[in-house]
Amino acid sequence: MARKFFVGGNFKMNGTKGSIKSIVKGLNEAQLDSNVEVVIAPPSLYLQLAQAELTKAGVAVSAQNVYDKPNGAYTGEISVAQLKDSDIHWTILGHSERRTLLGETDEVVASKTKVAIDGGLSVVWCCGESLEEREGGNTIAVIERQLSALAAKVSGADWAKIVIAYEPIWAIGTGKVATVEQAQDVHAAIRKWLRANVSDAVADATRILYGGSVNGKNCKDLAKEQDIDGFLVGGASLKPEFIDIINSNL
Ligand code: G2H
Repeated sequence: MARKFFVGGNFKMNGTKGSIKSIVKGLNEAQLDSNVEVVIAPPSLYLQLAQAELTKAGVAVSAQNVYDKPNGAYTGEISVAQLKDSDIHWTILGHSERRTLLGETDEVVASKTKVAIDGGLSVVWCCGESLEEREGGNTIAVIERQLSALAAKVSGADWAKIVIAYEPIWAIGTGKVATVEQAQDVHAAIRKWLRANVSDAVADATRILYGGSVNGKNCKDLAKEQDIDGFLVGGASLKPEFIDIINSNL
């Protein structure tokens, strides 16, 4: 079965009430490829605003993170139950900015992913290597280590709730996009790993997104690759070119 193209907009810690309303208005009014599933991930403070403003079919709102404990004494965190209560059904997890700046280990990310799925959320699960790891020839080993930690926590039907985002850290917000070949090679390796370690069905069905300086210009060539099933977009998701990225295949 063909994998539905998926485009996520990760606003990171950007935006105001006004700018988020305007991005959502742009999406509501745009002609979007109906074969694409879209999620936008504003900062948690603006999740409900985005949700209230959004009228476009095929577009959903996602959190950028969630905690892996039930409601309780966890200052500053948001629970899966609270996202569900707010009608938010997606979260990004394991973004490299959280792994590197906030110390989230492979195991913490995997635990959050499991708790999110058990609570009914779908997850954009991120992985990726640093420049040092790539230059040391360790790209695939790093991705496989991250995948193994995930596979130790999730199983069976959980995989249907996971979209994988491959984001080489050296390409994030740097303007240095991975070449089409570099991205396709890693995506193919991820699919091969899923085939060998999970199942043919999961390898065939799981969407693998590319993230890292995707823009309105480079998206079309990347989208043509057989193992690139969409994008996780940062900076460009705040701009009108996000529409062009959603429509990469038109
Ligand atoms: C990678 C990406 C979105 P950007 O972090 O997750 O951001 O497109 O700005 O590189």
